[in-house]
Amino acid sequence: MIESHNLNRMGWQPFFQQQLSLEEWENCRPFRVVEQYRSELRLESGSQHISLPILASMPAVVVGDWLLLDEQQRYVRLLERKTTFARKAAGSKVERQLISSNVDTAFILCSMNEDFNLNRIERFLAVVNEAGAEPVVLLSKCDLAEDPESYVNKVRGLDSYLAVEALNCTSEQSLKVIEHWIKPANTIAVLGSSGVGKSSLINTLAGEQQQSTSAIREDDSKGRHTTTKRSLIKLNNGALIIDTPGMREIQLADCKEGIVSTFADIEKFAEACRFQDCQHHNEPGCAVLAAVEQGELQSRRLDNYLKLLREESLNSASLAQRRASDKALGKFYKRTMVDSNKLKGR
Ligand SMILES: Nc1nc2c(ncn2[C@@H]2O[C@H](COP(=O)(O)OP(=O)(O)OP(=O)(O)O)[C@@H](O)[C@H]2O)c(=O)[nH]1
Ligand SMILES: [Mg+2]
Ligand SMILES: [Zn+2]
Repeated sequence: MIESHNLNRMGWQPFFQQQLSLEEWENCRPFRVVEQYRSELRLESGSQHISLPILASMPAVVVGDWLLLDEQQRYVRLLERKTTFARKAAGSKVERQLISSNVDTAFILCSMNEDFNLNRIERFLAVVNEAGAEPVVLLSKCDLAEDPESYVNKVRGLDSYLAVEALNCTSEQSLKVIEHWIKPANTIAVLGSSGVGKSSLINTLAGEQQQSTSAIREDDSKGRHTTTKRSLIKLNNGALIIDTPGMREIQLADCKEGIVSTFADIEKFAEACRFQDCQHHNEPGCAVLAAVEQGELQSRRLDNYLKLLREESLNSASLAQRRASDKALGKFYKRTMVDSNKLKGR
């Protein structure tokens, strides 16, 4: 029998509870993936920590997932995810890569130095909106900036409803502005480039050095990729927080809805374009270009929107092609097997 108060410490919610049959509730136990390595997963149930070897028969699993294990601690199944963060794998690999799952709130961290970049913030917003998690933009290193408010205003300019806070990740006092999100059973993912202060923020929240951190390079303000694996950390008040390695390049794929909701203002202007399939390049009667002309929309934002849409459709198409050819290959193997068995049988 499962002790649910322990599960609550791991971020267990009714969404997961309702996926278990009565029999599973009696005979199985849910575990949350807290760390992942090449060949094994670290799992926690609230009272138990275990390692589980990754088997070829298991689906792709990521930090944040809930797995059901039987009494012998054998893998039974992966519970349906509430939210999934994914991207196209970096470089030339044609692969969808999971970043984390079952995240309620995403802290998009960006520091107030050379790293500050509205295009990158919009890119992360697209991923978070696609997943259906709540985005919060955190502008770190406010203690080093001359005019922190100017950075905050730039991000507010993207969307007046967006939550934006300035903070110093190394000061407990400064983290009061994010208290609202640090609540029991809330799972938070921290996303951002290397060196912006993701691990520092987690250490300050945890009140101890849970995660290693290291100074950024002075010449270009870039981080050193100190964090190399994802891990889920329990905070004292019952909130859960996922540290991730710095991601400078997050390639969008299967993310159209996320882009559309991130750029809802442009989508709204586009409703008034003369042509329904207007690409907002130089078509007559384009209401989006008119908005840029009238100063109601930044041309930077429009350019980024068009760029992300192009990138997304290109990446999604190559992923779809890859899936189709994998499927065809699978069928080919199956047919070959059947044929050779027939031959053997003769
Ligand atoms: N002054 C100041 N320094 C900060 C702040 N946040 C982080 N730092 C410093 O910036 C450096 C990098 O911080 P980390 O927490 O390691 O950055 P990270 O985002 O985890 O980086 P990766 O693990 O490489 O992705 C460390 O030296 C921190 O002490 C901040 O708000 N103010
Ligand atoms: Mg780190
Ligand atoms: Zn248009």
